[in-house]
Amino acid sequence: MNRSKSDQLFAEALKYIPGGVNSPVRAFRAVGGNPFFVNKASGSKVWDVDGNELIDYVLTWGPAILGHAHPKIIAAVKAAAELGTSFGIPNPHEVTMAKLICELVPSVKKVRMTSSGTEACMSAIRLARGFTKRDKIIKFDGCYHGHMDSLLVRAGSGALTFGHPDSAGIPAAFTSHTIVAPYNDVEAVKAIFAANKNEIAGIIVEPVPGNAGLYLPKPGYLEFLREITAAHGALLIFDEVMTGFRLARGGAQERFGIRPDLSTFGKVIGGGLPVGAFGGRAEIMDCLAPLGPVYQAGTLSGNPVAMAAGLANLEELNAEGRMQNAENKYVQLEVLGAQLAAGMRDAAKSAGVPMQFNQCGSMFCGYFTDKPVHNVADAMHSDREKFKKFFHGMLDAGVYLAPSQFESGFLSTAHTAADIDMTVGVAAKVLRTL
Ligand code: HOZ
Repeated sequence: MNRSKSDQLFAEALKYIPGGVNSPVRAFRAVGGNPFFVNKASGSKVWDVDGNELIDYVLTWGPAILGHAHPKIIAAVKAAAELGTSFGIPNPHEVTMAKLICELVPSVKKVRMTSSGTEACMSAIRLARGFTKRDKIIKFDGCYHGHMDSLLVRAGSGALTFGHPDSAGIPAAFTSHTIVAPYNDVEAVKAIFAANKNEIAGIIVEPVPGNAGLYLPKPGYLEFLREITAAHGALLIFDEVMTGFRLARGGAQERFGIRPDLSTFGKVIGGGLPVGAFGGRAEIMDCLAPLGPVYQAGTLSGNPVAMAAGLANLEELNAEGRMQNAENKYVQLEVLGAQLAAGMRDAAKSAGVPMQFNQCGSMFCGYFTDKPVHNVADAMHSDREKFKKFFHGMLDAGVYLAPSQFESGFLSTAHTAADIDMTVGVAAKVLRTL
């Protein structure tokens, strides 16, 4: 595959941008080679600057749940932009968005918009501390809640990929109130609560962790987190930046039937524009300024263009209402996810390659190990040399997966059964070469 124009751009980018990328996860350092540069995306495909067409399973890291450049989102963005790109004064779209989020996610009674998932998580943590008047936060090994100081501890995503799960530049004092537990381990969380009586402000968790690949909660685990936080007067915070409005219309909390106290969102609610949000119980949210003492702000929060894009995304996703028919977008995503998982498991089995293909709705990850993956320690057993070869084999055949073992893949409603068949067919060939 000719990538000469991408290579030229990357050489130029390296001169002016650290590592040549504006977010480390875009670099190919974990898999080798150079990232490619894209100038067009539509539906399930992206086209690089050399004209190569790729089926995209990164989907701008999750937001493009309807596929790239969905006509309704593009029309909404154009219409909103023509009226002004930012006001710094309340606009009607913010109210529509807040109301829609509260309707779709019943645990959310009030919501505040931010410009990114990082900001949403940072604000939710501050709010949890302000509300409970406690400092300590439990997070899970391999979970990633954006690049805020206090949670960049044993973090997943790029931090794990590049071997710096604890970032330099963060004073120890900033993370001294962060306690890390292994995910899916009940006893570890019980022990932390026992050792820190009346000190834990809350637990923040990706209900389906998608930043060390993808693994699912064991049956009863999320229920346990709900019970133990309630029993100790601590808050349960679901980071649904990746899973929100994706794993079900009400996110992972709907899928697993749990009501967290606070939730954070991003990705899908922005339709590809920079958006985040956090929301939850009204009495907690009312601690925010200007009503309460917890300060949180943002010039571009609730930006009209971003709100219009996000609303178009959510409205189109929910256009069929709650009917569970074939037109329902969430049903389509489940069917595609199951097709991909079945195909990939068969392909790995036929090739004699040990693989755990974890999948939940439209999120997935294949690990090169014969042991089940329930947490980051299990994920570390994946043979990353095999992953590198698999990644490049797929890319050379026109299939783009995230350039890291420690990221989730995503499906959109624009992916077709034919896309999945092609992907599985390519994977079957590549797996035989590993
Ligand atoms: N949260 C994204 C998936 N792990 C990464 C996005 C980024 O860091 O650029």
